[in-house]
Amino acid sequence: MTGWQEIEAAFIKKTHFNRKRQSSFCFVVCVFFIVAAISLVLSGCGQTDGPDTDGKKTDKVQITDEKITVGLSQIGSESDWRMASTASVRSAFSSAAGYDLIFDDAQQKQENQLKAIREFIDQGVDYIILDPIVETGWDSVLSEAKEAGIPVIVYDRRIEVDDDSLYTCWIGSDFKLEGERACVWLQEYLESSGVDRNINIVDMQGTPGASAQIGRTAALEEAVMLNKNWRIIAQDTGDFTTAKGKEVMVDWLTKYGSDINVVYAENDNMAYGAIEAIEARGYKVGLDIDNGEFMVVSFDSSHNGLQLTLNGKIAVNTECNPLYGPRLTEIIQTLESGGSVEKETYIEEEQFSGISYIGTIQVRNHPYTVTHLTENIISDRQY
Ligand code: GZL
Repeated sequence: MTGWQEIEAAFIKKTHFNRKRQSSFCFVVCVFFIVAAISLVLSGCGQTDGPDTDGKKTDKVQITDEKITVGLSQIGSESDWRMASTASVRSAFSSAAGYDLIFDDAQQKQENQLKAIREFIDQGVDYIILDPIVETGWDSVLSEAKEAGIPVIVYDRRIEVDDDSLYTCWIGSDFKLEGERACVWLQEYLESSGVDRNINIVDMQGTPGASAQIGRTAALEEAVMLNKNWRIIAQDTGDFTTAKGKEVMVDWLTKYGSDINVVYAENDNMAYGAIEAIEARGYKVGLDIDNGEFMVVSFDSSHNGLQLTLNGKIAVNTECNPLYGPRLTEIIQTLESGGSVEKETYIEEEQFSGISYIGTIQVRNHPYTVTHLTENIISDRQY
């Protein structure tokens, strides 16, 4: 009796296998080994290094079964907020936590995000995570991801697509609410300080078409309609960067000088640039509008932004939470275990000021706390 026959006899004996079915047993086993041999040859063990669509070789990630492979398209590295966001996702999607993270920095160009997503599809990742630089232009590439059966999770900024089945879910901020909280705080401050004069505002906008820019700008424009003595005398984009923010502020100072009362900076990095330009001209930033100080309103509540808020150079700072890493892994773990996730999730955010006498504001008939900043609060924060 050959080795194989001994195994078969033992199997039949052990399982009290009905002899009539012996022949089908052999047939099934033979088919199994033939199929296994064929698939082993074809699969090449998951390593593919063929040319991609445009013929150039791209080094493929070894798609290994034991880890979850995630392709993440990050907008760029334009701001402190963005760096904190990147640090959060990189630390959450670590190899030790069971992930193969393919991270792409699009350097603030949508075409680079589109290219990265197509490469993720080509590499057969398990999930695609996207922070979209602008809201539009995603239908086609996300249709390709859907076609490939790869779930897409959108975070931070939003996308506008005709078919919302193109993405599994979105988690991010309510940017218009952030702007409303900033404007209501300004209203409360001006009223409580007895400032009763025309307020000239310059709106330093984020990247045009980004959800954060759309929401924060809309809130300001709405507030100006509600406050008859407020007017926006200039709007331009600083693209969420310090350099561009400074450039735009220099231009406005040349045109309007001390007629400017409030700089509505749609993120901290542009506020840094604006403050640099204002102080370089010999003006002062602060809260005393009646005595010619430039009041700066900002967003993000990054570490440096809060330092400037604590020392009164930024009047109020409305937080935009960048710590998405743990929230995104939680979503993936839920999906991996067959669970379902909310289509939309808003993250909690705070607001900070260096003054203590505006502790709560009412926005959309809801009370929001304005935290009076201290050094300890800043040092205790994660970013
Ligand atoms: C907002 C985020 C914005 C930040 C900027 O969620 O997308 O982009 O406010 C960042 O600092 O550049």
